[in-house]
Amino acid sequence: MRKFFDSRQLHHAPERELHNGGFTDYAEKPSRAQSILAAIASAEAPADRGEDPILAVHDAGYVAFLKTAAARWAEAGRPGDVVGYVWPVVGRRPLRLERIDALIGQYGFDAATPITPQTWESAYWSAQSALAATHAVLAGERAAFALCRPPGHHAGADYFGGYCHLNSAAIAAQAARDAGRRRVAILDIDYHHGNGTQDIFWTRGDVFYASLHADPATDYPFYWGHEDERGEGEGLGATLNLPLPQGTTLGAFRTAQARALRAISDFGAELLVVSFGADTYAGDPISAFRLETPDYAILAADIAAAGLPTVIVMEGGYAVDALGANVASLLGGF
Ligand code: Q9C
Ligand code: ZN
Repeated sequence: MRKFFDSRQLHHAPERELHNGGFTDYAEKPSRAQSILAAIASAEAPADRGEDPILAVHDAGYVAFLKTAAARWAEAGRPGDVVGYVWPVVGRRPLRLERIDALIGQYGFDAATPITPQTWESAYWSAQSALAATHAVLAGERAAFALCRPPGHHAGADYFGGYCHLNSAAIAAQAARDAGRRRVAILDIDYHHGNGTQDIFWTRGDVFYASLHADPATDYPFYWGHEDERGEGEGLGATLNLPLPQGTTLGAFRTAQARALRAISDFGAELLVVSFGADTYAGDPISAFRLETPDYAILAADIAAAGLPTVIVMEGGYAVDALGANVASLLGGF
């Protein structure tokens, strides 16, 4: 299987994150990618397809914010990473906002995703890796893997959060649509609900979004991923949320995944994007499912049996020492 990664994806390295009222090391660290690289032996550098495929998903004002946030923060005399503290809870509308703190609240939804001077560069190349894997599959590969880091599925068209800035899975799905694939499905098996991906395709009938994740009643991102969220307008029925309880092991996870794969098949997808998070692993430090390393090979074999050209995009997974083995298990099973 072809695999894609650019070393500039290592540059984004926030110092710390707000966690349970204090500060801890940033969980989404560069060593995650190094653990995966060591286990998959080699990865190709992606081509540079420019900003157009990113702007096919993301708002231009938001992209401009991501590029300039760190410089504006420094201009305001602030040390360290960009972190917000105020959010427009009643909803967002176009406003003439000047202060960096106002923009952070406008374009972000949590305080645990600091922006650094290197964030744009790393997120850009993460998206390019997803595009490279997508174009490999569009050109006839059965499957390809994008080592996306930073991850993407919490990022919406015009907001960051959940360690995510550019939504690589959505950019991949949109690129497949723009290349003529009429129906595309995204299967999200990260521990967390991919609220950004859901939001981007919420009113669209051409991209199906199915997610297995920890019940948002108990787990981040809390406000999205509930069972009754099914899409709207032309997208009604093209969103499928399957929340699972903390403590979930392979049996229940596999059953739910089979349900998602049946729905994707009924939808008539021509290409599949898998948002793969290994934070469902029993040893994950911030999550509470109990999957084991060999389980990923079983889940991957079930996905492969759906018979669709498949782009696998990396999302979360924070047990750094086991991360490479978990990814290798998934790719091997596929
Ligand atoms: N420290 C992904 O797996 N948790 N994102 C914040 C406070 C955020 C996870 C808890 C979890 C986001 C891609
Ligand atoms: Zn996650």
